[in-house]
Amino acid sequence: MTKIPSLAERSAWLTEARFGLFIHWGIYSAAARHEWVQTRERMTPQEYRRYFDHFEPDLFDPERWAEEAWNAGMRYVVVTTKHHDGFCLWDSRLTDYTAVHTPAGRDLLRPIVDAFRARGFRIGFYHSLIDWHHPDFTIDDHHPLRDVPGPDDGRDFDRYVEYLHGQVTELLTEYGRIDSMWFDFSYPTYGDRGKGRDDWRSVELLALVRRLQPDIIVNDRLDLPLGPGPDTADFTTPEQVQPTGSDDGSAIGFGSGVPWEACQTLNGSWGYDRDNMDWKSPELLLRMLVDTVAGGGNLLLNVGPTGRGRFDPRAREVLAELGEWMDLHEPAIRHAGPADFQAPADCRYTRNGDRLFLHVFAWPLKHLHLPGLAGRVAYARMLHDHSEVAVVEYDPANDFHKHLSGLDESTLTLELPVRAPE
Ligand code: FUL
Repeated sequence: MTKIPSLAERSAWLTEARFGLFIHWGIYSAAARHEWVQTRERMTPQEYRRYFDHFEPDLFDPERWAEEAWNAGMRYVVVTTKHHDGFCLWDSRLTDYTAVHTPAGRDLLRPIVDAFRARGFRIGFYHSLIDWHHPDFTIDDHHPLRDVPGPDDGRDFDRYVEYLHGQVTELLTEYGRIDSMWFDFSYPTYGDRGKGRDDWRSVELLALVRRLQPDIIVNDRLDLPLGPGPDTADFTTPEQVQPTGSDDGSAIGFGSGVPWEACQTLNGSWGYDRDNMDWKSPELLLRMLVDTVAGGGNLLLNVGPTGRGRFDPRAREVLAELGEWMDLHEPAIRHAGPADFQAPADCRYTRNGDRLFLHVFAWPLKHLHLPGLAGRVAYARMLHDHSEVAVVEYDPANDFHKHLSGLDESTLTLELPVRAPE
């Protein structure tokens, strides 16, 4: 039997990297109105086919994607091999519903893997368990054909599961070392029409993945419990929420030693969504990144490239701004994690070895009081320019200190610059 390294060994790269790029790209990018467009608009296969016939990514340049993501400070990528619509970005031998048969005319996954790997990224594969194209996939309450009258029989879910396992085998044998497997998502009995359907044979699927790629980590959307064992998922994936939940930025809901990765959109849609104006600001995204790392997690930030194969200029702008911040603040993120101190309101701590980083979301007027840090700080400085920050120890003889409520011997006070750095 293949020896599987421990979870700590397999996930070390993930927790060190802290920040990754999610890519949702498929024929829905040509529709340009959310990756669920087929089911939201209840399209028949014939109607949805037009995006397959017109998927022509003439500006596809994965080296540029990798460069933009690297400059933003991201160090791993998770790319959609197949989303719920069933369209395959790679040259699968098990279906013709692949990029090769669109005007793109080739396997589009391989150049992405090659470009990102060459840049130094770790590689993750998103793979949907759901498949609205496959003739054996159950018509459940999510399915685009849910309102079309007609019997469901003749659909053989076991045959679909064979196909699923076969495709996963292709992906994990033909693209070299894959670091992360991101399944999405198990709902064995979703809605009335899905009832009674067999499952994905998750335990077997997980064993297959581990046999093909013993170093891989697998997310928790296979309907298996989280844990450090061979039959359990390796990391959890809160979606479009910050699971930290408390003022001190400590994670709630996950046991210690459970790696977690919060995935976030730039604008609420994963696939390219042309008319969506609901873009998150770089400031908000940075807060999410800091909040995540302070809580011991990772941020997987999504870009949905256009049908031409380009990052939207609005996405590029955000990535560039994040990159500028990361250039100056990388030590507070990469290889960093939670600290054991309670941060003041509107602040977060991250810690990297014996260095403690204080992230200030709301800039105070000069003084910031840090409980529990008296006598523990040898030197303090701003990270962006290494300018010194004066550290004032609590002094019971000092009238000013005495009269400030909430301060005691354990408090250490910082004298911050009057203005937050630009
Ligand atoms: C969800 C999917 O349904 C979304 O389309 C997206 O891929 C997200 C990351 O996971 O469950």
